[in-house]
Amino acid sequence: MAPVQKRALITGITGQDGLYLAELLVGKGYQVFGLIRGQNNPKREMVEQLLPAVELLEGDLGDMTSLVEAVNYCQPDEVYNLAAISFVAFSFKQPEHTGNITGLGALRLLDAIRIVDEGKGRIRYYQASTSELFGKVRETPQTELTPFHPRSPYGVAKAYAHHMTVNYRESYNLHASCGILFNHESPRRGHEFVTRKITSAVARIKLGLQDSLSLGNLDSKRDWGFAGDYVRGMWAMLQQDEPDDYVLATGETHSIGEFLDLAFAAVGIEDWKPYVKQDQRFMRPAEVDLLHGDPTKAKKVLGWEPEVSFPQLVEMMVENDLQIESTRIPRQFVPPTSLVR
Ligand code: NAP
Ligand code: F7E
Repeated sequence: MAPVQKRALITGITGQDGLYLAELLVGKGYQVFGLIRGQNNPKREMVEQLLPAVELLEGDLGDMTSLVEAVNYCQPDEVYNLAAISFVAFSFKQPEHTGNITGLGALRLLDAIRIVDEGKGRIRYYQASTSELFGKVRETPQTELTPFHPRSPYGVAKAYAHHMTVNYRESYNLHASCGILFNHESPRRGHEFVTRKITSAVARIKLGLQDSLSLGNLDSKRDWGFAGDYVRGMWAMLQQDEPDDYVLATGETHSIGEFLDLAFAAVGIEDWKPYVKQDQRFMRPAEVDLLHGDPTKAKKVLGWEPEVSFPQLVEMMVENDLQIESTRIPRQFVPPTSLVR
């Protein structure tokens, strides 16, 4: 008899992690459903082209009815809640909206699962928690036991979602796990985040399409990994007999200056200082200065290890942006031969 095909629902399928996770699950033989928000979402076509096997369902983390309908329709074995207002700087501009989607949105989805599952304990849940929970860090490196001290409306909303997930696990015996993921990037990273902003600008500077790059705080340090590695860890968490919380990180930390060094070096520019300006507009009301994760538990229990190194990640992103930006170079005007005298 053929094995029963597992069913997974992914929120945030149009985002960086949603695409990598959907590819991973389709490759493992899952039937994958993706929640897509809004009227005529411009990213629908991109997902449909990249992942024709995925069925897209309309729904919004701000709308409980649509979540109950989506969970009820696909009757999933696993739900991955990746949807969020995820840009920290934006969360300072729209804190209430961030609280509603990134924080309360997780509660709505947990409750939709509780209602549809009717206490059968059949649906497993993954919550996209974040190293932003550690914020003003109390110890380095940060582990699953490091106390939380979020520094932004995003971090506070994620703390609510994290504690709610633990609460539903303890109250309703739900198989709900939180992945406390440190920064992870890729060629699919949004252009608002610092890594992609840098690699895209480096490619444009190299190709003569841009003169300089304006950034905010250059002193912060991050534990940057590759998103494709991190979605393997998400899946592994939901395959465990018992739900739990895990840090996924590389165990290395690097400054923005080091990222700039590697990105500019990838296009043959040794000194980036003449090209980079500092601009107050990109400073945040409160900053997370240092993130450095300890993934020991994930390695031991899940057997998870990142495969892409920091230099490989930077090179991969610059290479991708060089390809994209080189299609934008205006072609030189060649007059028809009849006009050449
Ligand atoms: P992302 O690229 O910003 O994607 C966010 C996703 O959320 C998009 O698909 C977006 O849909 C969706 N979304 C936003 N508002 C929604 C709403 N009201 N209802 C339904 N969907 C909504 O984020 P990512 O980098 O893939 O990260 C995935 C998750 O992991 C997020 O929860 C993020 O906070 C968390 N996280 C990320 C990192 C990281 O370094 N990448 C680290 C730790 C945790 P649209 O495309 O329609 O806007
Ligand atoms: O900033 C500094 C900025 O926006 C990184 C999200 O995925 O990871 C991400 O959050 C650092 C910060 O990511 C610019 O001040 C300087 O110190 O790339 P970012 P983030 O804030 O770390 C966590 C784990 C998540 O959970 C989030 O969802 O870079 N920085 N100059 C800048 N940042 C940006 N965006 N733009 C600048 O011009």
